[in-house]
Amino acid sequence: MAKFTTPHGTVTTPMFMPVGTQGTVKGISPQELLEIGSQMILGNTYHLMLRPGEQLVAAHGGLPGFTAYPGPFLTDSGGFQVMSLGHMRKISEQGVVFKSHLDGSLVELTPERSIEVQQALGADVIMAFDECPPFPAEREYITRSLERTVRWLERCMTFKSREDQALFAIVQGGIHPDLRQQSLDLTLPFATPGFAIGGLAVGESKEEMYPAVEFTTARLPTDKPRYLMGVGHPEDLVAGIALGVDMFDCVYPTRTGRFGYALTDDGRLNMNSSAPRRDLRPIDEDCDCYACRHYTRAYLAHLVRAEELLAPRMLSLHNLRYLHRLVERARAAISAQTFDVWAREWGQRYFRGEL
Ligand code: PRF
Ligand code: ZN
Repeated sequence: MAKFTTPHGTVTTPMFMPVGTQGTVKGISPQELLEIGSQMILGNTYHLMLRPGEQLVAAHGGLPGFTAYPGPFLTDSGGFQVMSLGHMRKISEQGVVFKSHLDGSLVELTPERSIEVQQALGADVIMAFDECPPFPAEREYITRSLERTVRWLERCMTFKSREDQALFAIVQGGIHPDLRQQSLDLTLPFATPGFAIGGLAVGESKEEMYPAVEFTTARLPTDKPRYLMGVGHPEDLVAGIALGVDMFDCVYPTRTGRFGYALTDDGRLNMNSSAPRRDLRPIDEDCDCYACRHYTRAYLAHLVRAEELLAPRMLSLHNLRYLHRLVERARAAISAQTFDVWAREWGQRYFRGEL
């Protein structure tokens, strides 16, 4: 367990960051985020530069003023979102040219432009502009790409002018230990205030992902935050924390909530199924979220079936609180030096059954 301080407050790790791609965590108000123990919110360069444009966010004094969430933000650099959402036109040493998913216009994103946008958005932590190869990819391609990512990191650091933002480097290299090592060897000398592990959770199995995480965390400095990007199933948080990861983000809790699923220690409860329909218990007896304090499973299942707006809101709220509580429990176990036992018992119960 550790802490790091940003201009908008101190955060305790390991932590899970809710995803607020468009300047909002879907369906959840800033007040609710604070209530459930969110510490830092993730925003996206790609989405916000296209709409509403970073200048409008800057006119509000950055993301805290724009969104009314007063705490720390982290913004991703855009390259990964271009790959998954935009229609890639050209990737070159200069950067990427893509077709906007909104209006089809051609947009260029370079390391300099990514930092320019992230400086206007004003997050406390900003990410280097990297390339995340698809999975699977040729070793040769991953090698060229990780080398280019390091040159882009250097350009990001040269361009960056704000002193109040921490720029994290991103280690790539796919699932190959030798390529991870190469990325580490080239990236570590930059001594950024934090390091992210990119290029994982892109379609490889967990048996392939966990060793790549372990290889990387084992070689990153222990006195700086280590951020596993885009990862956040409950079992990945427990496994990742065991391997030394400090920060996670994922759309999973909100997305699966919108689809009608609730996370619990006994697995994922499907609120569309018949089981919860007459169940007068809360989703989770131990959860202190608004939904668990006020509603039965039966009521929430009714809202889901009636397609009421409160359903995705309450399930997203609960699922975020579940992940925040999960990392809180992990932190407590780390402090008590009982993490291994706690993690094993949590896993045995979680995997005993999809509810
Ligand atoms: N790079 C960036 N953002 C990301 C990733 C990455 O590799 C991933 C991979 N899971 C998620 N988000 N910049
Ligand atoms: Zn709850």
